[in-house]
Amino acid sequence: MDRLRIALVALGLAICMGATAATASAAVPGWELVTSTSETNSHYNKWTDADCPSGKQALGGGGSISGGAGQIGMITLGSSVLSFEDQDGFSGNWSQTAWIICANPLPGLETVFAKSGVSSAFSKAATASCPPGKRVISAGVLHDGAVEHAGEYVLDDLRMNSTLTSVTAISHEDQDGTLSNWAVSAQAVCAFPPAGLEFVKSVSAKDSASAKNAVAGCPAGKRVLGAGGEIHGAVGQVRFTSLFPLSFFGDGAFVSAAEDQDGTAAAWEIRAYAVCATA
Ligand SMILES: [Ca+2]
Ligand SMILES: [Ca+2]
Repeated sequence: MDRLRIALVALGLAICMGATAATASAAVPGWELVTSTSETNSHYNKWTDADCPSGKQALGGGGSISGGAGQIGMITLGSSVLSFEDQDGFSGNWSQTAWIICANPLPGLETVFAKSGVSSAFSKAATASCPPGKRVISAGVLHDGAVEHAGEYVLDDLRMNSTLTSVTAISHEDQDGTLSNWAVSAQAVCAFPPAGLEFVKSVSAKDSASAKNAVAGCPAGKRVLGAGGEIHGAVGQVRFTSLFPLSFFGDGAFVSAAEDQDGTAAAWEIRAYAVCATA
């Protein structure tokens, strides 16, 4: 093959690749990650949301806490974040950040809620399932209960199943329990499955280190749509400090957690879950 032909073949390949890139369409048009950070102070609770640009809808998201590790509990996650200090409070300053995925309205987008029973049982669970033909895009959770006891409800799991048909939320009372009546609700944000929809999981080491994290990374060329997390092995004595969709050196879900004020001798691990789709 002479030089000209090699050049033409190379040019043809470049044109072909260019055409492919130009005609490939993102599975979730208008995708963007919006963040909002609260004030930093020692108020006993904080609520933060992040507004999507006009014309876009929140698909969900997550939150992170800065300061007060293990003594601040996120009890609402999704399109907003609500956190409370633990039973005896936290004297230092802390802040939180809401991480929200916004996009053009997705076909079939709807949120399905499921609520546990309301009681003072130590542990509660709720599972919200998408209607047939739809899949989980992201997950959310909220709690019902008394404001003065909100710091005693400890989120343990906010996870989507591997087939992306449901979201399960599990919470426990803190280590000395509470007599208040409370409930946990799971939110499944559902839509007709975008191209390349995929569930990714990552698990931390299992030990008694007081804080740990896990990152579930989307494959190259995919965007994160939703994040989930699970604390395993430390019932009510470890709190999430981060659970949010990440887009930094690649997309994925970042999950971190810390032991409560007096720690736990239990060996525990955390699991990060990401929902990804073609970028
Ligand atoms: Ca405390
Ligand atoms: Ca403890």
